Amino acid sequence: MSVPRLNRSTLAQAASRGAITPSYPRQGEPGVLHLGLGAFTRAHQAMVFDHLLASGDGRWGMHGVGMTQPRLVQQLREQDGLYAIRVADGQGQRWHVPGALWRMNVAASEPEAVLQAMARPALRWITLTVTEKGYTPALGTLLSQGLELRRAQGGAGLTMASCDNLQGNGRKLQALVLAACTDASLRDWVEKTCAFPCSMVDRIVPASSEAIRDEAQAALGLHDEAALGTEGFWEWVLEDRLADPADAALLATAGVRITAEVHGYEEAKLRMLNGSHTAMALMGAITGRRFIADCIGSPSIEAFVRRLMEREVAPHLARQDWPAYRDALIQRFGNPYLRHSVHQIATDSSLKIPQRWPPSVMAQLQAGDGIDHHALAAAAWLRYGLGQNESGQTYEIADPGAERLRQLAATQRQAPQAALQALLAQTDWWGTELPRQAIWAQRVGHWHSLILARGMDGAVEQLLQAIP
Ligand code: CS2
Repeated sequence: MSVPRLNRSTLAQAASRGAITPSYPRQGEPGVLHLGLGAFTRAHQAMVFDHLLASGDGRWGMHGVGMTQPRLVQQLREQDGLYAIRVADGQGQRWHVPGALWRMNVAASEPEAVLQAMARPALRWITLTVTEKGYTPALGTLLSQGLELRRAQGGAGLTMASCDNLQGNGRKLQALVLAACTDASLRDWVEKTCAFPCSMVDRIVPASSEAIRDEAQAALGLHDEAALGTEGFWEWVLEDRLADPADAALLATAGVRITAEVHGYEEAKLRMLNGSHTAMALMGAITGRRFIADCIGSPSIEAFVRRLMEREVAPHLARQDWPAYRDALIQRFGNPYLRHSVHQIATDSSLKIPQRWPPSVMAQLQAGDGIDHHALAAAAWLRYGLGQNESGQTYEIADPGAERLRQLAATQRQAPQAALQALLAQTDWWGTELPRQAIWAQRVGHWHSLILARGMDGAVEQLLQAIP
């Protein structure tokens, strides 16, 4: 017997099996346009907007835009924008079907639909998760053209909130949009009427997988092509810089923290969570561990991550509550329900590392303190570039810098010094200061030779012993 598909007409069944489902009307003009429709926003912003819609405020329906790939948009259209999320951790598990996604398009093939959406009077917000590599002039052009249309039709200004893992993401987006404005009067209008808050978003949301789709089917009796799993924890810290200032209090009722000072939260998250994630992802890829929970489940990797955070990252953070943050992160990494693939996190490392590691290394060097944990992680990246784990299985390096990394990595056994020197000279990866620090090159070289001689786990053990 074929299993019915999750959509508007089968939603009641999900509710009858205990899922939390929307009871508000899912129609009307969306108030939010989201660029970068993927797993993350569906388990994060969409849940916040779902909460606001459930409170009776109909202005938070989402128009989700996939940037290039049509597949997810197609699947979600077939499901009337509905999908199931399992929220699971040590506190228990529950299923949600959020109802905030009302309309969908693909920017690459339907740019006109995106421009028209930007001009609609009901639109109040644009949120973005286009990833580190999405901040291109083409994005600036798309947004400035949409804003031009909006202005020509007499529309009001928008709040445009970047939710990507970039330090100062709001400022970056603003600069990109302003640079793409072709005339001074549009620039003026954008500056006067639109707001570009910085924001820090956090929730671990692995890509949809067959395993979670099967679990959704078992729990709800419905087939869902777009099912997701996530953790209970979530955080959205948003700068108090909104086109409609009244939104601040509203978002706060849904659990969003509105503050004048986002920088400290961004910094802590990028360096503690994302920095550890990238280190573990590379270690996992090299050793053949599939998931982050398998990595943190190794006592020596757990000790390594704990020490990376407390010794080399935390001393430079504005966020004072970092010990609690560190402990919570270790717990979250160990969440057995998440099955967060190391290769998913290793994707685009060449664009992620610059935000995640060098700021801590530079701060440690300025303070005259140790940098060995980050040096070992940097050495792991070169080893990762071989594209083959320690059991000889190959893996794909999905990264715009893959070719460069692979070339640098290829000679690391025959000529490790030269390979390392070339790796560490890439200023777009490390910044301009770090490549000039002889001690950095020396420590990365030290751990690299141990990784090659004793294996990844052996090198980590050695670090724990050598630096008590
Ligand atoms: C991860 C993030 O894939 C990655 O690079 O580090 O997606 C991470 O899971 C989120 O930022 C958590 O909020």
